[in-house]
This record gives sequence, structure tokens and C-alpha cells, in this order.
Amino acid sequence: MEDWQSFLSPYKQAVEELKVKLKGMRGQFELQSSHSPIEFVTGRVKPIASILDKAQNKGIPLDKLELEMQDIAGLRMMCQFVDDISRVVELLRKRNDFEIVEERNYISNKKKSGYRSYHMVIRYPVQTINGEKKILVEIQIRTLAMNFWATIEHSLNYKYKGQFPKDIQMRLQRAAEAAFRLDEEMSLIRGEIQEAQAFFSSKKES
Ligand code: 0O2
Repeated sequence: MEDWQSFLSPYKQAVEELKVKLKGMRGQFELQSSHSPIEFVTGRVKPIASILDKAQNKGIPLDKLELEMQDIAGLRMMCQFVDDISRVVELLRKRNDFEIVEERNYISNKKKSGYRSYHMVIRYPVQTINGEKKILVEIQIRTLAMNFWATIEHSLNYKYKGQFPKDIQMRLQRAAEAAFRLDEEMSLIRGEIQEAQAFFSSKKES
């Protein structure tokens, strides 16, 4: 690749713009004083070394990066509860500032590693001085527990280059199950809180 700066420039712009937009959704829930399904939002442009690694591993020629690498620009939306994820997905589907290319549900179909998350790949138009450029952006939507697990697993993966010793692999599987149970417990607690709230507000009205 001759000029990484200009290749990555629209990706940087897309990440910055989408961070503002998606964080804005959280702000709107706050204004309404209603529970925000979005806890926080992060974004990054994939480092050049990771782009090169991934291109090599997946056999993507460098002149096909734009079409074939979907996560050079990446956004992450963290939610408190599993149910919030589908609300966020619905909100994203209703937007008209991008087009959805693909959705991958690694929550109902968790990965072999134990990874859970909802992925949405979008085609996002960036306005440049040379006209509009549409680029692919991957949005990952996950709970705080899913994010905790994925962050730790990702850094261990980096250390062991994907070749985990058996005991660590087993512990990661167990940690993934624990994160799953944590999400389930929190959903049950949430359900009970909402039931109690509904009960008290109906009592007040009568
Ligand atoms: P980084 O450093 O986060 O950018 P595939 O090889 O088909 O599984 P593909 O086609 O790139 O992967 O798409 P997929 O599966 O949607 O994964 C893209 C991103 O999801 C990854 O980017 C990770 O961010 C995350 N991800 C997927 N699987 C795992 C996993 O097992 N553990 C963790 N921690 N994250 C995962 P990169 O490029 O791998 O990494």
C-alpha cells in the first residue's frame, strides 16, 4: 500500500462521525429520563499492523481491502442487559444515514472460542473534498459482561498468538459461561425490578 494516510483518512472520519452520532443516541435517552439501552460507545481505526496481519491470514490482496475487510473502521456499543442489544439493533435498522450490509448474531450462535456479540456491517457515506465515498464499518453490540470477556480474551490472544495452553483455554471457556450466567442473572433481576415498578405505579393510580 503506497499511501496509508490517505487510504485510512475516510475511515478515521467515519469513526469520529459515528462516535458522535451513536453517543448522541444515549444523550437522547438521558434527556427523556428513560433507561438508555446504550451504556457507552467506543470506536477505533484498525492499526496498520493488524490490517496487514488479517489480510495475510485471510488471503485478502491489499488492493481489495476496501471491499473485503469489513472492520477497518469499528464501533462498539456496550449495553447493560442482553435485551438492550435487540433494542439497539432496532434503532440502528431505523436510521437512514447508512445502509446495512450484513448482520452476524454471535449471541444466538456463539463462536467456538466462547465469544458473544452482535455484529452489524454498514456502508457509511463519508463526504470528502473529492465527493462522497462509501466505506464499510463494523458495529459490535454487546453487554458489559460480553465486553469484559472479549477484552481479556483478545489481550491473551495477542500474547499467545491464538495458541492458548490447554489450561488457559479451559479457564476462558469457563469464564465465558460465567459471563453468560451473569447476563442471565442480571436480566432476571431487571425483570423483577420492572415488575415491582409496574406494581407500585398501578397501586398509586388506583
Ligand atoms: P480486532 O483487534 O478486534 O480488530 P472470522 O475470521 O470470520 O471469524 P471476521 O470475518 O473478521 O472473522 O468477522 P467477525 O467474526 O465478525 O470478527 C471481527 C471482529 O470480531 C474481530 O476483529 C474481533 O474484534 C471480534 N471477534 C471475533 N471473534 C472473536 C473472538 O473469538 N474473541 C474476541 N475477543 N473477539 C472476537 P479482529 O480483526 O479479530 O480483531
